[in-house]
Amino acid sequence: MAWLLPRRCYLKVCSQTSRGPFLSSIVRAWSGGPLTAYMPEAVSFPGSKNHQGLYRMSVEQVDTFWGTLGRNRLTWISPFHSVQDCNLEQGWVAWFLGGQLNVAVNCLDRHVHRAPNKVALIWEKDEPGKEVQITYRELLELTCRLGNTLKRQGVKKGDRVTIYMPPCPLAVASMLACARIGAIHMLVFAGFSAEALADRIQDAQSETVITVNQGLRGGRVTELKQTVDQAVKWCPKVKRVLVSMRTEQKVPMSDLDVPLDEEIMKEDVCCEPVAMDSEDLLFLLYTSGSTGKPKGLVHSQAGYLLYAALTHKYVFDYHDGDVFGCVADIGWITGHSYVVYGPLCNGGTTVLFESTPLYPDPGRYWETVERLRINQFYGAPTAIRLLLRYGDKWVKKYDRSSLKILGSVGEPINTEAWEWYFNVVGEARCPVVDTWWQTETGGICISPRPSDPGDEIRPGLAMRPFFGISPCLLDDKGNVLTENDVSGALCISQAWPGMARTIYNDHKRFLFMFLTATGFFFTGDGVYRTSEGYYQLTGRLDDVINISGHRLGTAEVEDAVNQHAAVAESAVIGYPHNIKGEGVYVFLVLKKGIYISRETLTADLQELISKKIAKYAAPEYVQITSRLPKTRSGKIMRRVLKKIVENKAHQLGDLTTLEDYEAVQKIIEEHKCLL
Ligand code: 6R9
Repeated sequence: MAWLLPRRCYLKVCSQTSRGPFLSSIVRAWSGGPLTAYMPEAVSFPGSKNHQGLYRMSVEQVDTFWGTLGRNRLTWISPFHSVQDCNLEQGWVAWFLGGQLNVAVNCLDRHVHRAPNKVALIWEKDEPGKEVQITYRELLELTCRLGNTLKRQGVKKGDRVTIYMPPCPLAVASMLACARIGAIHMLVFAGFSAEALADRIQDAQSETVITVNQGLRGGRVTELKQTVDQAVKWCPKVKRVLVSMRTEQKVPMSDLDVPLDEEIMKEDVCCEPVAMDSEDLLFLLYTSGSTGKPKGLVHSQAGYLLYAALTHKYVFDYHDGDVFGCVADIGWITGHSYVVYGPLCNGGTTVLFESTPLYPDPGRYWETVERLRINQFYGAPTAIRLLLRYGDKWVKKYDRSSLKILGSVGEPINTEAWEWYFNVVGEARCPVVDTWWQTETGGICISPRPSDPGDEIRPGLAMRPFFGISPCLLDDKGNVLTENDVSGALCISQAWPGMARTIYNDHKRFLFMFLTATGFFFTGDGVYRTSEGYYQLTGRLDDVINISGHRLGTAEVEDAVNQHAAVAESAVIGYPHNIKGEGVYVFLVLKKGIYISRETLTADLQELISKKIAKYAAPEYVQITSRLPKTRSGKIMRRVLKKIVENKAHQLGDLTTLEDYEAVQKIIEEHKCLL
């Protein structure tokens, strides 16, 4: 079965060479083909003889590199006259100036001309085995009908359209219909409350909402239309709510409501695409809210699309015919860039996953991989850690031979999860790409690139900057750290095509939050650059603990804690300490079926962490709980835990993104008993 073997992949085990909390001993490398097979444009880059050369070109000869890719990879209505005009110091970023294009044409029409019957979307519905395939021709027709419906309803170029829907073909068509007619879409994750939805609708001054009667997730029905009804009561500017029927259940319809499925059937299957300037707005997306008040980040047309497509192609080594399975919800940036825009711009086949990792059982992901023959699987560490608790049998039950690459996103992936993902899920033959990026960055910025022949991957390291990304590290005084084997604040020193352009209606806040005085893009994340120049994310800077003057990333401590055999998941917080400034407080969830006393576990962890990191990092407090508080996108809300350990449980702040309030209540009670 030679064809089942991964192409160009071998595994070499060598001894640990570098310090750093997550390093382990696996080193992987690929032997690739000629550079022009990898990137045909390399023919016109005479200076770049190898992959390092290509990368250097992308950051040093910006106009040549990005200009060539912009011309070759996108279809233009009128060509651009300048590749870029960027000045980060002044917060001014513009790419492909003078050019006009339409994003929907790039994601649909040009593929329809080539291969109309190629499958664009596989809608993996909540109920397993009920998937629906949508071809490029069908998706174009649906998008055009929707575009015409929106126009008939009065939506114009530049209007903001709220999309409050679970992953489904109509949601993708809604995004593309907006792009086609020049409207700006704003997805709101369909798990958000009415208040959170209303806040976003108000902030974006959106007059149109698209939704479904009900959502279905993990076998449970959610009353999405009811939530919209509640939200629009607080939003007097909303003029229309377009409602599609995801289930058979009829819902009350008011004067504002438009039965979407009926309306689209009345419309024509052709809808003239609007010529959009490269820098016109494509979408707004409010960030996940693990910190502060949600902000509407703005992404524009050409630069974003090109960057999403290139990262999709090169980070995941995507080839024509592959089935790309990103299980993120389309309401998050990962869904935008790697369920919709990247794969569709590349003419690929992309999976829309409506369900959860545990429905109907913990084998769901891998059963889906087997049934859909998924080649690249892209998910979040939180789900991997969850599934790990249920053991290997749920994975091994299914054929995963189609898998070529496994991706991870959203938070640092701890060594235990990485190794389980690599060894058990990927049978030690699929590279794991730990991809670091943010809503603000539009696409992946730091990641191993499996199709780079010289590349190697180390567990827990995001490794290398992608084309166009110049990472730089700053110390607490804002000085640039040029050496290796150093930790600092991760910044990016020059503009790249995929970056957010501003915060909607608040450019000042954008400048304040993201741009340093010296004109660097400030990511808010901490990073360690190894002695070999690889990048390892160490967690949000707001999560950094300072113990007796020693800086310690909570992610580093969590990684060590998670290596304890009894621990399934943990969150580490700094708490005020009279002498040391801050001490370490560990919240953790035990693996299923394991019992261990808190005293024994505390002693074990103190020993383990002293050994893995340093004595000063050993935790004073260990609190065993049954669930950690998480945002709906699966990020642990350390901010909430921090308030609890600071005894400020009455000031938990904005909890609109919190998934499970009961978990917080329980932790507060347990914390009181512990003191
Ligand atoms: C894509 C996405 C962004 C924040 C980011 C960082 C964390 C994302 C990560 C990671 C370590 C990774 N993050 N990927 N941390 N390793 N591979 O998640 O966007 O929701 O905006 O979150 O998530 O802290 O700053 P977003």
